[in-house]
Formats: sequence, C-alpha cells, structure tokens
Amino acid sequence: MSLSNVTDSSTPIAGRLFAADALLPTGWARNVLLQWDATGRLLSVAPDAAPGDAPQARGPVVPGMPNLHSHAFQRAFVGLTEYRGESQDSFWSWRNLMYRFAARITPESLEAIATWLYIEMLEAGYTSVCEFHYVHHDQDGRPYADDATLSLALLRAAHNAGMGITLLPVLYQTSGFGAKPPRADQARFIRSTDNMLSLLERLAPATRAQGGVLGLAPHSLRAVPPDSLAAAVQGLTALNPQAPIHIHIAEQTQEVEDCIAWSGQRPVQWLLEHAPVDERWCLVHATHMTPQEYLDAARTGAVAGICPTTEANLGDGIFDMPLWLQHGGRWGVGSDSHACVNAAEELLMLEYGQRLSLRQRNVLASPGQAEVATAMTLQAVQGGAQASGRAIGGLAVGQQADLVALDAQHVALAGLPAHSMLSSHVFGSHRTSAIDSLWVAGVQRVSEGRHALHDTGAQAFLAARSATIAAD
Ligand code: NGQ
Ligand code: ZN
Repeated sequence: MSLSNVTDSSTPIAGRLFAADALLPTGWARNVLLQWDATGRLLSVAPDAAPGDAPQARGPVVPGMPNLHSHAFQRAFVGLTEYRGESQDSFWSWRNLMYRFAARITPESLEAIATWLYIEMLEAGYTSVCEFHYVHHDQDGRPYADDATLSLALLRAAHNAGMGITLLPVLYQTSGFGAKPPRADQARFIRSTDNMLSLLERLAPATRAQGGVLGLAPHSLRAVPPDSLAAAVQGLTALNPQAPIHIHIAEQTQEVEDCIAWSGQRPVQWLLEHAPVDERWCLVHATHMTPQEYLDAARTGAVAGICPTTEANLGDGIFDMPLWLQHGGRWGVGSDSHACVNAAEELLMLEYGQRLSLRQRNVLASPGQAEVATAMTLQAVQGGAQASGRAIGGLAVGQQADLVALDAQHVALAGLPAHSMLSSHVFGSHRTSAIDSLWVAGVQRVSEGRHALHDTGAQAFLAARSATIAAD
C-alpha cells in the first residue's frame, strides 16, 4: 500500500474530509486532507495539509472496519437462548435452537433483519460485511422460483443501508464427516456443487453492480465432503481467480475429534493438506489448532477470521493471538451471530480474552505500535480487507474512502490525546457511542451517530422479529 501526497489531477475530486488527526497505515498523522473520486476511491491522503474549505471531521478519523463474518438472520435470534435448557448447554444445543429459528425466515424477514443489522453495523464502525449466507431455500427446503431469492434479499439490504458487501453463498451438503446425510432441519441449506456454481454465475452481475464482491463459503469440513470442496474451489477459481473463500474450521473440540476419527487428521491440518489454502482464504474461528497448525496456517497467508464475542457466547475457546502473530499471521474480526454488533467491542473482547488467559496487559500491541487499540485496528482493517477481497485496507491512495470520525467532544474522549481517544473508544465501554460520522466509499452514511434509516429500519426489524418468533 503506497501513501502519496500527490493528487491524480486527471480525476476530478468528488469528496474531501480534513482530519486534525487520522490513523494512516503507518500510524497517527496530523492535519490530514483526504480526497476521493466519484467511485469513492481515495485519490490523495495528505498529512500536514491545510484544511482549505474542506469539511472538517469532529474528531480523529480511523479506517472503517470490515466485518469478515456475518450470518445476518441470527441478529433477530439474539437474546433468545441465554437460559439453561439442557443440564449442560453447549454450542450444539444453541445450534438446535438456531436451526428452529432459521426454519422460519422468509425473504421479507431476512431483508428487514439484514437491513437493520447493517444500519447497526454502520453506526458501530463497520463499513463492509462478509455475508456467510447459507439459508437458501424455502421453508420446505425447496428452491424458490428464483433460486437466488435470499441472496438477492441480502444484496438489497446492503444496498439500502449503504453497506459494502462480500457475498459468500454457502455450500452445505452433509451433517458430519464421512458424508453423513443432512438432517431434516438442514434442508434449507443444501445445494449440489453444480447448483452452487450456477448460483454464483447468477449472482455475479448483481453483486458487481453495487460494488460488491462474490466469493464462496464451503460451510465447514463437516458440511462439505472432499470431492465437493475440490470441485467448488476449482469452479469458483474459474469464475474469478481472486474470489475469497471462507470456511468455518476447528471451532469446537467435538469437530476436531470427529475429524480425527474420520481422517486421522485435525481439521486445519487436513484442510492445509487437501485444499489450495492461500491469501484468498479466511479460516473462520480456527480456535483449536496445535502449535504446528498455527505455524502452517499462518504461512499460507490466509486470514484468521476471529469472532471474539460470538466465540465467547458459544463457548468456543480462545484463539492464541501471540502465537499467530509470531508467525506473521493475518487476522480480522467478525460479528458472526451478532450477539454484539460493535467493532470496538470485538477488539476489546479479543484483547481481554488474551489478558485473561495470559495474565498480562497490552498483549496485542505490536513491535511498531505500542498503543493496543491502534495496533489492533490497523491489523484488523488489513486482514478484514484481504478476507473481503476488496480495496478497503485503510486510509491510503487507491483504497476506498471507508472512514469513521470519532466525536472529540464526547465526554469519554474530550481532552485526551488523539491516540488515547481511540483507546478510550475501544476500551471505555461507554453507554453512548463516540462515533460521530461514517462514510462508505466516500458517501456519508452516519452523521451525529445515526444512520438516516435508523427509525424505519428498527421498526421493520421489530416487525420481522415478532413475526419470526410468532411463526413457531
Ligand atoms: C453457523 N455458527 O453456520 O451459523 C454456525 C453454526 C455450524 C457458528 N459456527 C452451525 N458460530 O457450525 O454447524
Ligand atoms: Zn459462522
């Protein structure tokens, strides 16, 4: 990523923002003038500039956070499983309840839930989402008349909210290792590999038309047998050699044990040996790896998709960040089940998990960046951009103008140095958000902490959630 003070004079400037403090890939800079073109691409990022008549941010400007893992419909399910049902609840008992909820989703409810979710994400500092989308068919498990119905509902939701999207239709075929047939409550998820490749062809123009990227998500090694995994990756690569590939992997110890029983190998070990894992891949969770797997996975250049609050909520385990970073591993954050929709809180949870397990402080500071919130933000933006397959990697020329301006007058921030403002934003856990404004591809979507569609989006969400719960 190159920084440049030189504006490409052949391209007209469509938008500008002056920030007294801005977080560039190299660290904090003063008096930064950001300029972008009509497509939202940054044309110049100039520190030590004069504001001229450019609009001025109300506080420090940081890059928008890519959310690298989302199952949108689960937003409406939050709060409904926080009680003890079995003598020992687990990821698997949660999943049974989640499937019952998924069974009732309609195209209309999905669009309303996702639209509201994306509004919430934008208000909470996310500027882009990777939608890991696996509910494909109608409530009887039959394809809709337009087979792309639910994918298109998600694209519309992103478009309506103004959220950047990487759409990852999910390949789901089996209920367990060894090609176990799917369960009845998985019928809405199932597609053949050929059928998935047709869906991708169908979705490519619509995704591109709104500046999105289309990838593929083999759900997990539990859900995709080896032949299908190979064929799907090959088919996707023929469509777009750069397309992102995301997979849930080694999230639960049960999954690790089942994989060993099936293949003699652990999930990450098996994947690295049988699939062409490289920079296009995002290994979602990867909570249970041996030191050798940390090393081998990091070396592929794949991104670890860490979802700290969901991993805590579901009792997954703690990703070993120091080991991953020691091997140069790349990472980003996702809100997954949306138990929490707040980019800052994901970073907080990630760092706190490390502190609790290691009994240390400031674990995720980096050699070049002592300030933890700053180091984490820069790394998660880079990793998230890579996993998204989009030019959303920070405040640099050629990247998209995905910007978050904090409110320097917010009571939690006022009077602090700029870098401490970001720390207070991440670690302060305020009752009110310290985000003032947010831009996606140079278009302002949040001002004074609110999205223009906040009220209508919330109402539609509440109606959709009530209808979904009542449909039980
Ligand atoms: C999902 N969620 O696809 O929604 C999964 C649960 C599964 C997380 N892994 C289903 N957090 O993994 O089988
Ligand atoms: Zn997931």
